[in-house]
Amino acid sequence: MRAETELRAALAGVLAVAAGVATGELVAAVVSPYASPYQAVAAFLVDQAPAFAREWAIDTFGTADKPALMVGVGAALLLLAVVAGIVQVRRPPWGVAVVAVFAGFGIVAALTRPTSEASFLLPPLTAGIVAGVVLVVLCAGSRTAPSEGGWNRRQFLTAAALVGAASAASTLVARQLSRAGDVLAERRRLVLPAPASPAEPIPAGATLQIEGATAFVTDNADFYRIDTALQVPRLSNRDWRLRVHGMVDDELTLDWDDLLAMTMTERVITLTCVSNEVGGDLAGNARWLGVPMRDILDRVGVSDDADMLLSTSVDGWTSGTPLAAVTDGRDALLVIGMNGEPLPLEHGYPVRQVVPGLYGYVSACKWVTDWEITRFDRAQAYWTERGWGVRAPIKTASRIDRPAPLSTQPAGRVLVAGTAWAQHRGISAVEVRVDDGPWRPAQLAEQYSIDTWRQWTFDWDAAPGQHTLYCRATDGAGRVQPEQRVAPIPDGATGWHSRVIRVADGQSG
Ligand SMILES: Nc1nc2c(c(=O)[nH]1)N[C@H]1C(S)=C(S)[C@@H](COP(=O)(O)O)O[C@H]1N2
Ligand SMILES: [Mo]
Repeated sequence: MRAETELRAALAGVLAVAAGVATGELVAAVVSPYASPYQAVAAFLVDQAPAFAREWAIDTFGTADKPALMVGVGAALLLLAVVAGIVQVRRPPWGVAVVAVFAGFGIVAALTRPTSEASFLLPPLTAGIVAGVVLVVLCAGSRTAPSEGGWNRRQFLTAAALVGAASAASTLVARQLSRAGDVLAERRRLVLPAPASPAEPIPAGATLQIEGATAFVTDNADFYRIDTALQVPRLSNRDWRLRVHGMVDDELTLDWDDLLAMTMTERVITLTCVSNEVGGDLAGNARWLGVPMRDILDRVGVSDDADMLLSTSVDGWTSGTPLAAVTDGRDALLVIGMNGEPLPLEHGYPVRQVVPGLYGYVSACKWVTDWEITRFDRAQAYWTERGWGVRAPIKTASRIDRPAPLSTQPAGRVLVAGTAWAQHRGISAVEVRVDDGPWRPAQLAEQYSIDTWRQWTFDWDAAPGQHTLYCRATDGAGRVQPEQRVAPIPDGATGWHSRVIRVADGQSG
């Protein structure tokens, strides 16, 4: 085959797949905000990925793991497109077969999403048909030998430009259609009710203002975000329902007005992700407004045999929470407000859960719409199906926040500061060790509650040279944080955080 034919074939493949994807997104935008075949394929891959692949992705890309996945899917599609074009010109109709296989994969992905409806078949199906037709036409026009009846260069480029422009236009229209701006506007207009039981005010002594230290309350914009949602669900409070069923006396379905009619409680609670590494920042502290989850359980009458609350989000994610943790008197909340605002969309708008003392994946279901009262020996949740621990109380953790790693400090007094947490047990001590020296007590900020983290400081009389600082905390039950390093999977990391600091020669600071 001539070089120009190859080039045309590759371009024909790319344009055909682009036209298919663009059509799929356009049809999806009409069908449902969750019907995008592109998103479905990416989400399918996330759900099927083994635990080590998830670990690797979080390690390698951090919080950019979602964009990285989307780019990866795009790159795979591009490669497929080039292959389909070349195969179609060399051995028609095998290029179309390649496209059909991928459209089939898109259909499987779209139909197996937890939120799927039969109509979700349409976007990948039309995508496949459009890609196939465009591929046949452009590849026929790619033949450059005069005897083969192909197009001349100008004809080919004109056709290519037309297909490209149509794809770009339909992508733009799809984006416009699916931008459900109303939910954002609804959230902006929303006025939260006042709590009948407000949070204790935060005393000055609990919130140290030290440069480089972690703030006691985390701003919404800085709050860590962890979830499997490639598209943040856009659920209007008008459409929100919580269906409570399973091992109960009376099923119950709450809507937004029902929820607002209940007694609102406000509490400051620190949330932590099980994937947090030693010294990591997948933890945040906020003032949450919501309804005690127990009040809802009281209304349905829970069977004595039940021990698990299986919560499902609007996008099909699930968490399994021990019922005991919801009913033992701790402030487990069905939350609508975060730091005085309605929940940000990415933190679960309109309604999520927050349960003090449990890692997020077993308790903090965002966009929650369904509660099944069940038993741990009958049901499993999203991450426990994938090898993570079933019951996951938060392990005691402490972290050095300042000075910055590998920074150079003047010799003399250096203020070290950090954060420690052991939610629902509280922190009773933090100690700091310099190199192989003795453990010495850090000064603790005032305890706000056993459900929140606690700041600490340590006055270090720093001698010149390079030093390693270590910290460890003791929880409210008197248990010292263990030294042994354990990876986050299956139920949370352990080990002491350390940080290397350089101290310059010269006079004290
Ligand atoms: N619907 C849904 N809720 C979810 C998750 C999720 O993937 N989907 N992830 C959980 C995990 S693992 C954590 S640590 C917390 C994080 O909450 P945040 O993103 O508001 O910090 O949400 C939990 N709730
Ligand atoms: Mo998490």
